[in-house]
Amino acid sequence: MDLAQLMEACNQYAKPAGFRPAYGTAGFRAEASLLHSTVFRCGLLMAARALKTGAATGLVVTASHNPVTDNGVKLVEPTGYMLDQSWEAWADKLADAEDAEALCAIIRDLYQKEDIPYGSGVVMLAHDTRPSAEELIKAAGSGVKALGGLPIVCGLLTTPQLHWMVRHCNNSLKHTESCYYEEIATGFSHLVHSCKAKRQVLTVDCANGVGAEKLKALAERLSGKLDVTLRSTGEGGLNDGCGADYVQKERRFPAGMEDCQNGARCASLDGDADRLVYFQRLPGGQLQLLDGDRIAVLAALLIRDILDRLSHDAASPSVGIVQTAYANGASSQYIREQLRLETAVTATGVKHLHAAAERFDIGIYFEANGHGTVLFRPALIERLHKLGDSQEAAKDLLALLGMVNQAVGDALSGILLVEAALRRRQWGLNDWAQLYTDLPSRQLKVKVKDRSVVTTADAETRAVTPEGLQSRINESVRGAPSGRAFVRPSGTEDVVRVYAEAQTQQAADKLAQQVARHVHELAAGIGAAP
Ligand code: 16G
Ligand code: MG
Repeated sequence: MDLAQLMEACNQYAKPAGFRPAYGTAGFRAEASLLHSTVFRCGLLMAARALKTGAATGLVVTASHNPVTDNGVKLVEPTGYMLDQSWEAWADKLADAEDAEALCAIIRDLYQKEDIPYGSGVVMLAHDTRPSAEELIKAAGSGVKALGGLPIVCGLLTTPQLHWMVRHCNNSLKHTESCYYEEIATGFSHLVHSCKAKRQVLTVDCANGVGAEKLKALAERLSGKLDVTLRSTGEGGLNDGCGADYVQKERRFPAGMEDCQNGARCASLDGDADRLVYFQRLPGGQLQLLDGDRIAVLAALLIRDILDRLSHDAASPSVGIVQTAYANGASSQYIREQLRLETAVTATGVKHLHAAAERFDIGIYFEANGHGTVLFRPALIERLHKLGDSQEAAKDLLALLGMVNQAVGDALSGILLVEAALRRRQWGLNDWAQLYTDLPSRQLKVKVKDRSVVTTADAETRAVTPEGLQSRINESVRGAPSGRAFVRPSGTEDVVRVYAEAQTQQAADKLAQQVARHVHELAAGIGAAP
């Protein structure tokens, strides 16, 4: 490491005065013009992480479902997972360092405490469609180079594509974009090759983001095996009145799909294509959402159908579903009582769900917002390879393994998962929707002076501070039939989030409003200003 050079590079990317970036649920996000220093420093961090682990790391410049004027960074481990939580504190320290001198001191400390070997770390870089990407990718590359590392510019990709590439690269597997399509498409083709179900056209709202171009490429690769019509492919604003987050939170038809036919099969991606929700218009005109909870249930049914045909040489593989407190209570009840599967509940954020899913042979994790995937334990994969020659069911599971992104939730591979599961059961959206009825729910945001005054425990289901908040929530919940509510500080926005569900929409709305009032009364005025 050449300290003089490092200092000079750090000076080129000064942190804007008063800007206090913090690693949130999934990385840094802010108004794009503020982020040059943050992204540069993430380049430094990931070059160091590559040296520490002796493998390539990744960095995606994206702000996911945020407005186009924002941007951000997501950081990728050599495994393809998100940055190890033990390094989030380093990310925070580097991003928040006041000037080049402080930054260099933190780098020295990092090298010493983490025992980083000297050398050249490889960092794979990608970005979404935001206009600010070009400059920010340059900043990331400069950060990697300032530590003597090697940036590999992978260009425009979905976030899950870069996670997949980093994982494959470190496993010495082919890892180009076209190999990605090849692998997930091959798995899908295998799973549907003998399906008799009539194919249905899927209309996909691409949020005017990177998913449009990439889903088109995937559909071309599947030459006629997947019929998709793409909407919001770039003609409108990114995530503006469209996209998975909009559809899931607002329960409204996205731009360009207001006139979709009753019963037509529709789906929405978010801006970086790591979230997926399905929806349809009911005969009464309302939108019926088929969210991440339902995708998890459908994946479990697909897996159960296959496992039922697998003759075991040993104990049957353990299958479990991981959710967060946002999972609709009706879905959790269905999983426990009908599917009789083990469930786990974790805090919000893929890193938490992912870790819990690794405890099963086949771990299905999905957030209600549509982010999730299915993980296979390495020992099971080995067993399946041995059984694969003689058993069709083992071949099916291996096809599923190839089709579903093992690194992180992926909307493109999620579409293939849903379509394969529906086709194999000869199901339409109604069959899927009729598995259970969601309890009505409501989400609200409360603006407070300092959202960190709200702290939680038990996978965010219980508020620990401010004092008295949880007992007030309990009281309100007691007054609502089948009521449940919780609050948590957002990790991506400067707000406290409120979730409530109950037997009727009116009761859920009332409960959410009462809880929001409790937050306002107990938390709004305390703590430090942001
Ligand atoms: C990020 C997370 C997502 C989580 C959301 C919560 C990843 C890759 N993404 O988008 O999982 O649901 O944040 O946002 O972890 P919030 O903290 O603002 O509610
Ligand atoms: Mg996203």
